[in-house]
Amino acid sequence: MKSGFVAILGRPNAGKSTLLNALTGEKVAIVSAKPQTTRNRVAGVVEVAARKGVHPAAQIVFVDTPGVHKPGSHLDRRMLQEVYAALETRDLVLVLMDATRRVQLEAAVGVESQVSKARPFDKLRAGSGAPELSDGPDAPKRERTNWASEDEFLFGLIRKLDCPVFLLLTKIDLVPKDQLLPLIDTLTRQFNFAEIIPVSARKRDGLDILVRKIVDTLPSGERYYPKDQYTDQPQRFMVAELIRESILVETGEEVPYASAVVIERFEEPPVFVPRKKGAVPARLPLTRIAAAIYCERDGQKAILIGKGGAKLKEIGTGARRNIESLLGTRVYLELHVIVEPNWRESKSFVESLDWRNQLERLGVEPSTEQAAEEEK
Ligand SMILES: Nc1nc2c(ncn2[C@@H]2O[C@H](COP(=O)(O)OP(=O)(O)OP(=O)(O)O)[C@@H](O)[C@H]2O)c(=O)[nH]1
Ligand SMILES: [Mg+2]
Repeated sequence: MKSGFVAILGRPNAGKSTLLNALTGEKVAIVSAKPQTTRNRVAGVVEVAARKGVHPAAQIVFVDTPGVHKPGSHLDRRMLQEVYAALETRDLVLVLMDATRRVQLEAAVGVESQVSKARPFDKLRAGSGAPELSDGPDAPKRERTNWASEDEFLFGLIRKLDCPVFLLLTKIDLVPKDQLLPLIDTLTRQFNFAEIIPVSARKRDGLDILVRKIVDTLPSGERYYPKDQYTDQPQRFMVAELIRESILVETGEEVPYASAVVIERFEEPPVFVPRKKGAVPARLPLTRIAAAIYCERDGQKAILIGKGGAKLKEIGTGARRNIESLLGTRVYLELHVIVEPNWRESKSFVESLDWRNQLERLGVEPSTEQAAEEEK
């Protein structure tokens, strides 16, 4: 059997989390049209059956990461650290590039001339901590900065890696085929990628070939996770993420970027004991969840709550549906909003949001697989 860790890297909005979900067939990571949706690294585990004469059975642990961008706040620096952490444990790296964005960039200026003018980010080393870069604190503004130089920042990260790197051109369902070939040609000259694979996570285009090439590359080894485990995240954290996803959908401007979600209460339903053999409960059991939504200013709190609480209700309704399908129970969800001024700049607050730190505080040991991995 083969097994290994595959880090998924890319700029914000490249389609990393969508790909992770398509590969695992589960909603492992939240997705939105807004950049910087993912804040923590999360694993999605894929079991690949053996194909006679093609490849042996494999377990691939995909690790989704936050989009690489120039850090403005402490939260941004923490997100970049999550990228470095994913790069520390990897057998293979997938670099995702949004094909639609690259086509636009090429049409606008010509990739190569832009890259040659870019700042020398390649001095950065994975594991060397956050780079000294500054940019505006707000994501929308950051998106307008020089695309090519931020791509170069990403190239700087991968240039130091001693493992194979695959380039994945994503969202190809949105790009005419005749525009893809020149793009692949340009990118081939930019970096020595082991493979360049065009994919569409939405249409599942290119995913089979991707999985096959990954299995070819992975070393022989045993499973890192039990066969039926599809993620390393605790359910509580996934619930918090689903609430954050609903905030991303329901609010605009800086509100989603200034929002964080913490689960305060998570009461699982009592175990159903059937009186008669084979009896099922009349209604699905109920999970009671209370969560705090943190934001930075009173104005943001007012937006999150909305007129007469209407917005908070919409956020709750949107999240509840997804939480119910995650947990397989009915869910009673209670949300409230707390202002924590400037929390994105607070090291201790940002650290406290990380579920790995939360587990440590609760005195829960990470799973043995994780512990073994962390010791490596
Ligand atoms: N048409 C199309 N859209 C896609 C595809 N993959 C992702 N998207 C869309 O692209 C947007 C960003 O997707 P995400 O998966 O959240 O991107 P990400 O790279 O994880 O973004 P961050 O977490 O912000 O770094 C979403 O609106 C997705 O629906 C694809 O294959 N085709
Ligand atoms: Mg993401």
